Amino acid sequence: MYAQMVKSEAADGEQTPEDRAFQARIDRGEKIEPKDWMPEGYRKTLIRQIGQHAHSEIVGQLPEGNWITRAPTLERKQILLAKVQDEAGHGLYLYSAAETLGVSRDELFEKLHSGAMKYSSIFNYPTLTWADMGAIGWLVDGAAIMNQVPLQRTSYGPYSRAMIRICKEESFHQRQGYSIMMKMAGGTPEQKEMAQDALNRFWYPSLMMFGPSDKDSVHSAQSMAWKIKINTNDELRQKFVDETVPQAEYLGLTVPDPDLAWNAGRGHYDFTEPDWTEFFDVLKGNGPCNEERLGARVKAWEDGAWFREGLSAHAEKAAARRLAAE
Ligand code: BYC
Repeated sequence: MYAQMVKSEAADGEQTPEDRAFQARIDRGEKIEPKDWMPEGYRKTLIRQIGQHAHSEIVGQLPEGNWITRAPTLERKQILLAKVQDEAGHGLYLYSAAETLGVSRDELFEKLHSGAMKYSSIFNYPTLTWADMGAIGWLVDGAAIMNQVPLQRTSYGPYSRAMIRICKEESFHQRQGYSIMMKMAGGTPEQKEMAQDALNRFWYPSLMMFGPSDKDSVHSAQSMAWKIKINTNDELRQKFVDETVPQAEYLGLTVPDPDLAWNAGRGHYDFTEPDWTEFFDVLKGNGPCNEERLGARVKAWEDGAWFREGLSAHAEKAAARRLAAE
C-alpha cells in the first residue's frame, strides 16, 4: 500500500518547485509554522489528524466522567476529576493548534456532530466497573503516550508544542491508572477478578487505538514523508505490547491472548491481531456506545447555545460601544 501510494503520487507528476522546497525543509528537520507556505494536502491532513485528536480528548472525558460520582474514596475522586479536566485542556490546546491552519472551532464541532470527522474508536466501549478506570489509565493513556511521544517531533510546530505539554500530563494519567490496577489486583479475589475483567475487555480495543494494520493504513505513507506521523501503526502497536505485557505480569493478570509469546529471534512478543472487522464496524458508528457518546456531545453543544449566543451579543454590544466612543 505504501509503495503503491508513493508511486501513484509521484506518477501524478504534480510536484511543483514549492512542493520540493517544502519537502526539503521537512527532510532537514525544520518545523513548519502557521504562516509558512504548505501544500494543501499537508494542511488538510493536519486538520484531520489534529481535529480528530482534539475530538478524542473531549469525547474521551465521557467514559471517565461517568465514574467521578462513584469513585471509591475522596482521594480517587480528586485524582479522577483532575484527570478528566486535563483531557478538556488537551482538547483545547489541540483545537487551538488546528485553528492555526485556518479552520474554525465551530467547523470542527460541526464535523464531529455530523459524523464527518472521527474520534478514537476506544471511546465507543462502555465503562462497567471501577476497575475500568484503572484499565483506561493504564492501557488507553498508555497507548496514547506511545503514540504521542513521537508526535512531539512532528513537523508542524503548534502540534509538536501541544504534544510536549500533553505528554507530561498523560504520563501522570497512565500512572494513576496503573495505581488503581495495583490496588485492585492486590485486593480481594473479587477485586482481582474485576481487574482481570477490565483487562480482558480493554486489551483489544487498546490495540486498535494505533489504527489499522500497516497494509490497510491509507494515510501513513504520505503522513510519514511529511513527518506528520513518525512511526507506522504496527510499529507503535508492537512497542505497546512489548512494554505492557511485563506490566500485566507484575500485576499477576493475564493478557487475554492465548497465542501471546515472547519471540527471542525477533526480540518482540508475538500476539494476536485485533478483530479488524470489529474495528471498522466501530468506525462506521456501530460500536456499543457510538450513539450515546455522540448524542452526549450534540446535547452539550445544543444546551450551550444560549451561552455562546450571549457571549457573541455581549461582544457585539461592546464593539458598538467602542465605535460610538471613537
Ligand atoms: N479510531 O490511514 P490511517 C486519548 C481512521 S485520545 C478512529 O492509519 P492515520 C485519551 C483514520 O482516521 C487519543 N479512527 O490513519 C483521551 C482514517 O480515517 P479517515 C487519540 C481511526 O491518521 C481522553 C482511517 O482510520 N490520539 O488518548 O494515518 C482520555 C485509516 O487509518 C483510528 C490521536 O488521535 C482509531 N483508533 O493514523 C484518555 C493521535 N485509527 O480520517 C485518553 C493522533 C485510524 O481517513 N492521531 N482511524 O476518515 C494519529 O496518530 C493517527 O491519526 C492514527 C491513525 C494513528 C490514530
